[in-house]
Amino acid sequence: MTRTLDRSVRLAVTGLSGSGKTVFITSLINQILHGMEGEQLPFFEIVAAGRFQGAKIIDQTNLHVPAFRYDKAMQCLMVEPAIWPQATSGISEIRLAIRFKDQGMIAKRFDRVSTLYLDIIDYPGEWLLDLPLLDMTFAQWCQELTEMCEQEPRVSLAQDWLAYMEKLDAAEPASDEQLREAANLYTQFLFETKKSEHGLSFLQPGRFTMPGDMKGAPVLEFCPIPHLPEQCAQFSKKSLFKVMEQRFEYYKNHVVKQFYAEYFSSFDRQIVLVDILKALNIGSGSFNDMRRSVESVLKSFQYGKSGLFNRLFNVKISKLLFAATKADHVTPNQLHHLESFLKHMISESQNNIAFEGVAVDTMALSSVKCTQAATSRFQGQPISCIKGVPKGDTKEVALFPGEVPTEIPTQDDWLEERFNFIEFRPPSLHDIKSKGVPHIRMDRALQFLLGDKV
Ligand SMILES: Nc1nc2c(ncn2[C@@H]2O[C@H](COP(=O)(O)OP(=O)(O)OP(=O)(O)O)[C@@H](O)[C@H]2O)c(=O)[nH]1
Ligand SMILES: [Mg+2]
Repeated sequence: MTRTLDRSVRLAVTGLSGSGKTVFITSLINQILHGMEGEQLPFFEIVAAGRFQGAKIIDQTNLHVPAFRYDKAMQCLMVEPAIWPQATSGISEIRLAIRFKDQGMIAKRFDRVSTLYLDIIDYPGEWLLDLPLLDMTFAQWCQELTEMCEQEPRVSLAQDWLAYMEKLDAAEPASDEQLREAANLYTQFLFETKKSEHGLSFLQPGRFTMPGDMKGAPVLEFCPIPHLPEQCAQFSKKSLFKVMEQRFEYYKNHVVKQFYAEYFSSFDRQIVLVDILKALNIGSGSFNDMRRSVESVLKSFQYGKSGLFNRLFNVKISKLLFAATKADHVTPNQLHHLESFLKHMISESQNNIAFEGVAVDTMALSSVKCTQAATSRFQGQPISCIKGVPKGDTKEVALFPGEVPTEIPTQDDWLEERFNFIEFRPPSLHDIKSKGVPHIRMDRALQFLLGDKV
């Protein structure tokens, strides 16, 4: 047996809060660690072809980045009854070494074995919502946010913050306490819009709801100023406007640019997770906001190889996968609907990104499959159902979760309250022993993201 040159890949996983990043990474690692069993990954070529030689978690190289806690997430899934891992709010990473037999005539003859070092990085998609800020002045941003806050449900939810801002004069100096209170009320407003009944996701600045290690840091103590007067550029240096503007610029330079320079530019592969079903459930407001957020997130991948963005940050992502998560919430015959819907939703961005030379794919998947396909009868006719234990319940039910549209819903579709995809508890996993966790299409995701490297 001889060794060849080892390879490494930095795979970044992102998506808006609750889209399924932690569960996806946990399942991905679990599938790889159980690759030797071979039963669960028919579409991951090294496994299917018998070239997989084993994998293990090894020490990460970036010691200053928090570790992704695979052990903790697995503990949650393995207790009886299983629970979902907790929400996370920042960046984390983990490193795997994957050993495999090399392909090719010469490699086969010498029985060559190589190692792929795989770094997986989990970071909030909300941070990518900050990219457009780099091209904006503070006054422009205030204008955009003022317009956004004139519509429901934002206008009602922003009342406390708006009332407070009304009392402040943008031309006059403001105390530290006033600045802090303004930022505080604005942050509370963002958290309010994010709650499950409203489900909004276009939340700027991204760090306000997903601060990572910046929780409580003064760099987050600013907010937009609604209805800015036109002559604001002439205000004194100590005015509320100028102080907020200075903090906004500081945030752009030290938080947003820093993230792109330090992390984003080191990624080789990227997967963006989208929870379409949740947004469909909540209604048109949530869905449109998610669509806008996803489009905005995708801007980070649309910068031309010769563009300013690329020159500033030297981006090298060569493969990008969009995945609709939680595909186990629908019946198996609806999977292709979910995929078509996702394709439809991002088709324009996908074209632009592919044009930049990035290989792009879309798929519907489930990191942890919580339901089983079943058949039930309705008015004497057999119908496809799924069986599983709904979240917050203890008994298994069989239900027809409804159809996924293949196109963006019209206004009438929303009025019918047609979408009601329910959430499930994770399945009992304590007896899976040496097998990986049950999933839908994780092997296809692995093949697309890593197939050319192994
Ligand atoms: N049925 C099902 N539910 C899932 C799956 N993946 C995630 N979920 C559900 O989605 C919730 C959020 O998943 P996470 O992986 O914590 O999402 P996240 O993107 O890491 O969220 P944040 O850490 O808050 O940013 C879980 O608690 C589950 O309820 C899946 O494959 N199937
Ligand atoms: Mg998480």
